[in-house]
Amino acid sequence: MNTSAEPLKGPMIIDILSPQLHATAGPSNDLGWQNPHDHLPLTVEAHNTGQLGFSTQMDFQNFNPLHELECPPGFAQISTDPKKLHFIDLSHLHDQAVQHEEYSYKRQEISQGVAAKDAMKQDRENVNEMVETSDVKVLGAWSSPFAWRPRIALNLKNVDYEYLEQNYLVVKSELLLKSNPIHKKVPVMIHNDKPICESLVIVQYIDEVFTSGASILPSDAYDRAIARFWGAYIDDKWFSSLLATLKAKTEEEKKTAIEGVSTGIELLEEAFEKISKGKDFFGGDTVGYIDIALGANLPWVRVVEKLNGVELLDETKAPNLYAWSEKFCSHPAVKDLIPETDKLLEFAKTLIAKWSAAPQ
Ligand SMILES: N[C@@H](CCC(=O)N[C@@H](CS)C(=O)NCC(=O)O)C(=O)O
Repeated sequence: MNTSAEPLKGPMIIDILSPQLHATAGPSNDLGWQNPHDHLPLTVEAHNTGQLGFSTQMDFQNFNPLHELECPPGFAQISTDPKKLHFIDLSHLHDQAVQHEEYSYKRQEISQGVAAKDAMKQDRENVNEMVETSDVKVLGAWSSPFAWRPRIALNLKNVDYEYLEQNYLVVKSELLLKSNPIHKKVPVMIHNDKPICESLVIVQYIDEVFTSGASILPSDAYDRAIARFWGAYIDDKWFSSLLATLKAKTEEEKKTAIEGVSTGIELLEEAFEKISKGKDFFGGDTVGYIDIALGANLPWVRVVEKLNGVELLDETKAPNLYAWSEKFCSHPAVKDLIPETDKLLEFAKTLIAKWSAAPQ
């Protein structure tokens, strides 16, 4: 074992399961070190702490917290970084303890490290429990922009779910009526037998409960408030205009509705410039809350454009939003959920016929 103050040099193999930390010559990887345990990480960096004896620090690329990583006997883990394991040789530390005033500091560091390790272990157990007991169902409809939202969010979080298509125009299923007795609408997400209603409420729930994948809402409270503001604007104001283009009884009503959609797109173009800060999405590098709220409506924007022979999301008038829409629709979490525009167009015609036949 090398105990000199100099960093260890040259290739070595570290056997972290042995009571002693063996350093033997062997072939090297890029960093010059190897770990022989193939269930454990590939990149191992060893160095000498000098004053307190030998310690080894391993940088775990692709570290998976679900893997059971135990401290080798006789060693304590002193790193709190989940991507790094830092073991220190306790026996060596004790030998040198009396000689080093840093001892109590190091001892404290070790106990913090041990506590951090216990916390990591508990986290792993919690994650395991959640993975095992997570039963997720989504009640949706292929044509519903609202129902695409939770599905996009679940895809972003890599959560498996059972999708239950609801033909709500023909009949509302017992499960839908029981799960959303207030609105009787899709989507509903049922998580471990507990229903959650309202698409954007579901998206927020998914973001809070499933910590896999990037956050959907921003981490900053003000940015979160801004994201929720635009989510509410999209649903309460802008979507009402989009829907009004389909429900309009006169050309005048239709014109006003189309103007409402266009004005909204201008506002959203400005908002995109500010919020995305030059990145691809409202959420920055990843699809976020406003992306989901607005993006789920894009297929219906295309339908309204076709029905009325207009360009609402115009590349010249809203270049940033236009480029965003292309990226959003081809995103892996989204692209398989978006129906063909022509199929949706036929469905829209059925809806328009149904609405115009309804008594005033
Ligand atoms: N604000 C709701 C709107 C949901 C909604 O309007 N869903 C429609 C399908 S797009 C529905 O289920 N309609 C059934 C009905 O109106 O009876 C949400 O965001 O989830």
